[in-house]
Amino acid sequence: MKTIHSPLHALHDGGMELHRGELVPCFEMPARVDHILAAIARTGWAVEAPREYDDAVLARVHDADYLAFLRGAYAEWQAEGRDGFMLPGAFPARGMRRDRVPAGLHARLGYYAFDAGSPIMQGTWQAARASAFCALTAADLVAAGERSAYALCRPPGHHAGRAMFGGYCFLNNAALAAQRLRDAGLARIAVLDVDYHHGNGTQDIFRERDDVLFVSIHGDPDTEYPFYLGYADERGAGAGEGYNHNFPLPRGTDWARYAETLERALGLVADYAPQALVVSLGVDIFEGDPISQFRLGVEDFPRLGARIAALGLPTVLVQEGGYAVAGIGDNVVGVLAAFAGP
Ligand code: SP5
Ligand code: ZN
Repeated sequence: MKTIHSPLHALHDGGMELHRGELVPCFEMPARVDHILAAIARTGWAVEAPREYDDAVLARVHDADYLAFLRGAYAEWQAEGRDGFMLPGAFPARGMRRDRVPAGLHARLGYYAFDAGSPIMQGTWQAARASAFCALTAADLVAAGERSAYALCRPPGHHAGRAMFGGYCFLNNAALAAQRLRDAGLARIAVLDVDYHHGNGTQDIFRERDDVLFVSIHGDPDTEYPFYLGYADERGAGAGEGYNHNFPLPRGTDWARYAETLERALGLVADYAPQALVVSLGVDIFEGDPISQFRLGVEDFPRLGARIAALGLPTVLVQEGGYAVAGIGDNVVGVLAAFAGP
């Protein structure tokens, strides 16, 4: 299987996140990609650069005003004489206005953000675009007949909504891949999100649609980030009612418990009979992950890959989270191996 990778991810570096009341270096760091690439190099699988796409392709999933904000925010910051990274400190919570975009830069930063853990820096827009291009290229390969392709996306994407960033995510790579497959003429696409954190952005984007099924297994949002979405009673709305399925699981979930839920999730995907599958592949379900609480071992990732591959669907695998940097490569390759063939 091909890996799609861009070195431009490294331009998004040096940011800090607010973590338990302190600014700490982001858990989401460039070294993650180095470790994944090293593990892929040991397999001998091909690694290719992404194609280029117009911003109009990004606008299939994201609002134009949001894209304009992301594109220009750092230049505005610099024009104010600042450097380093940008983090919001105020958000439009209940009782405040969300119907107008404020003029000031810091006001807009909080308007479009949902956490103080996703810094924007000099190279963020370029890195996020390159990351999206990886997902779009992988989708194009699968639409053209490849059995599977792996988009080594960084920054990740599944927390980014139509007009919202957070959770280290700016552009929703998995949603862009799913939309790209739809635009290539495939009638039904399923997104299976196995990242530890609920893919709130992907759910938001496809909530009212029946042409993209969203199924997610994740830490229970009652205690796990992103807290405010990802509960089992969120089933989609309007035409999308019944096409959204959340499986929140408790802290400490191990493979035995996970595998039962995975079978139910895979059953929903199979019943939908999609023309292609997009996997939001977060390996922060690993027992060694520093910010997550499931207990999958390194030996469980090949099992996870084998179960998903057994669906027999054309599959785009999109990298999401995974912060146990030293183990991330083996865990990712463990999943991919099932798709790579003998
Ligand atoms: C793509 C992705 O995996 N994004 C995750 C973003 C999580 N950011 C906030 C995490 C807050 C977790 N608090 C953990 C307590 C540490 N034991
Ligand atoms: Zn995650």
